[in-house]
Amino acid sequence: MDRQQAALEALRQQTIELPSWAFGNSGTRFKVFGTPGTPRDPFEKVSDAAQVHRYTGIAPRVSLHIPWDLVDDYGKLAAHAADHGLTIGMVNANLFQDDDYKLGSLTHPDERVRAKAVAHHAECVDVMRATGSKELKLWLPDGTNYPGQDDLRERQERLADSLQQVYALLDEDMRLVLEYKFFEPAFYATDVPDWGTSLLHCLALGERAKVVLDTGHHAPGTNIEFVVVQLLRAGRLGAFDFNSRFYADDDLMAGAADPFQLFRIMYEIVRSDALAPAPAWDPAGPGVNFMLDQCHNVEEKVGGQIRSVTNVQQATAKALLVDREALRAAQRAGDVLGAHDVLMDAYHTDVRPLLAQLRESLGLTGQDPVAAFRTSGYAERVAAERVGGRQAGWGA
Ligand code: RM4
Ligand code: MN
Repeated sequence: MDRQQAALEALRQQTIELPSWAFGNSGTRFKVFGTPGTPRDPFEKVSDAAQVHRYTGIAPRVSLHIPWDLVDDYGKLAAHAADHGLTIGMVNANLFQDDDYKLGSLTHPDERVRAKAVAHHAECVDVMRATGSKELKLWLPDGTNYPGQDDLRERQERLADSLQQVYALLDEDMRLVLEYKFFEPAFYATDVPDWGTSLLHCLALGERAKVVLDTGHHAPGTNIEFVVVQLLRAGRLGAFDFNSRFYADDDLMAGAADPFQLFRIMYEIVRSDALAPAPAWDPAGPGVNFMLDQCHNVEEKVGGQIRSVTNVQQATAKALLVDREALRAAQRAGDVLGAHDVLMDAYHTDVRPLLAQLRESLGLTGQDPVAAFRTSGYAERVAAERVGGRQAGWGA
């Protein structure tokens, strides 16, 4: 099989998970702009997510955020997803919007608050059981703003203890994924600031605990593909939260800020044979969930998700086209420039024709999924239909 053919085969297997919150309104602390047609409940968010899958063919799962996606009947929500050709992916716990969490959640100095945060995860596990989700995702806002505010070491001990309680809530076929972020909302010391801290806690928990790498959660200049390599070596890269950053945790469309970085990340994934599709996951195995974690504050939301999916797909296609034999030969020969050129040659390839071929083989219409969605009339239809009620958004 030639490289193009092999790339097509691999691309056919690739899946990308969508965040329900990308379809609701979001913004900065200055302003949240409303948009006609924005979903008013989790059912409408799932319907919008289905549009992304419809035009890309590779986005069959949607993540929930609890309690943003609170519904009376989760079986009904999962059935609604299935009717639209989707399944429910990760369930995200929310530890950052309750007054009790002012000084932390799983690390809080008061045992009562820690117990409350653990109990919230029990609620999330119930949602997982009702929806068929197999992954519980934790991101902690916990940290301190001032030296001396709390005991750094004790906070780690409390965290380890709380995480153990959360891990114990999971069924055997479920896994826990722990995200890190170097600052914000805490500014002095974040309790899970980096991949090393997340990895240490995951190793202490057990085989079904993995690290989440959000591409926006690093200091400027961080070599993210190196982090990817280390986590893959340890068998602990659980998931990506793809997005773009220019300054901090900007949550912009994946591949918009730095498509070359995305390519370098996807090259390490491909090089480690880690592109395996989600349904084959063994909770303790090395499977990676490729997920988007984004907000569309000013651009259209469904289109923004579609573009992000195709950007990840393009980076993957380029990574798959790297002539790995030539690269290895040049590396072994110490040919620095030659090796670099092999990598760059793949990066500079126009993969749009290859992806058009892929879409055609998947039975999708239209060369450009964003253009196909735009001409479908869906946005206009939901803008006319979704009147009344309250537009979904952060905290909704
Ligand atoms: C965090 C992190 C999480 C997301 C929350 C809302 O910065 O990226 O993945 O769930 O924001
Ligand atoms: Mn994230």
